[in-house]
Amino acid sequence: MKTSADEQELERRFQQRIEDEQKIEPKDWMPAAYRKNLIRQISQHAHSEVIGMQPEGNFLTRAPSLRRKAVLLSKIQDEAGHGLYLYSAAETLGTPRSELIAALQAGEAKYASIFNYPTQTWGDVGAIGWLVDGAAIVNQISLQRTSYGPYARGMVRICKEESFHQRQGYEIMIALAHGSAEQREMAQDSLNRFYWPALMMFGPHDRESAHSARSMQWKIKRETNDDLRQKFIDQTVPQIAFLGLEHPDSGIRWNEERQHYDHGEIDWNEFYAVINGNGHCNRQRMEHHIRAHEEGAWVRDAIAAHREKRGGRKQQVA
Ligand code: BYC
Repeated sequence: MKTSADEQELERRFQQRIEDEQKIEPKDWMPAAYRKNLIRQISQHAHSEVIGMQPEGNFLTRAPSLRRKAVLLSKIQDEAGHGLYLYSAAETLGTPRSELIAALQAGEAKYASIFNYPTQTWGDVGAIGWLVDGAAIVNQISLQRTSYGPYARGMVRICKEESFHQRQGYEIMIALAHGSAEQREMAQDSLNRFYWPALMMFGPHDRESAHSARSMQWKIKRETNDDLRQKFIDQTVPQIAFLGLEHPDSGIRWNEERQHYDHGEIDWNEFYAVINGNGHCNRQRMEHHIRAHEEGAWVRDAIAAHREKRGGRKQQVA
């Protein structure tokens, strides 16, 4: 039996490995709270990828050309793939995917707030690729250096695909911004509606962030919510200018001293309302997920039966 002195020594060595930039691998010893925090973050990340297919999926039947439809379809399929890599990374920590999905469907696990906003026009599909995938990349580039090996390696591949997603969104915005007056108006409207929710993707301010301090100490997170948000704000200003659109934040100003843009305040009441289940689409997103999961039960049963027939272990397939 391990004494508390043994535990302390294990924790000390664990933190030293983190300081030395060594990756933690599935079979390595890790503090229970590190494991729990990682399962929380990675599974919520996976849920975001999967739920994130719904807003764009809404426009698959209404894409303006065959080319746009094929591109959007493959982008959405990539998101499903990202969800699968991430569920696999979370499973290496000992929690089966079925449990993670049950927590999502019971409302115990979150997913990114942005996916509770409706897609109303084709411009929204452009804004999602440009701003939502753009914000996701800023965060995920940093996560490529996260301390948990399977998560870090998953991020490398995901980032490559996300950068294609970001470009497809920006290309839609360029076409709309250089199109008719009506199309320009559509692009501006989508930018106005998605800009602020995209800033919320980085999470609350650092001083309000419940998990940041420990996650930074364990190098699960490599940069804080506010630092990543600032990077995104800075990179988006010239992109908006290139499109010839108006910036949705009237408070945006270059600060020579900080060498960053100052910006207006985010509506945190809206953020907390959305993450607590009261966004426009929370109910619809979850109902759709549950329905699709139930309709897919026969596939999981078939896989389990096939495995059993081939002499494998009888196990539930998530
Ligand atoms: N939405 O202590 P904090 C994509 C929660 S998908 C909802 O700062 P943390 C794409 C947070 O979970 C890419 N909830 O937390 C897919 C916590 O609640 P719990 C998605 C949020 O974890 C399809 C509480 O607020 N990317 O690219 O240290 C189509 C306190 O926050 C949000 C990821 O998931 C939010 N925005 O930091 C297109 C990246 N923000 O768990 C595109 C991985 C905060 O205590 N995740 N909360 O109940 C992370 O990097 C971190 O988890 C966060 C939050 C920066 C998001």
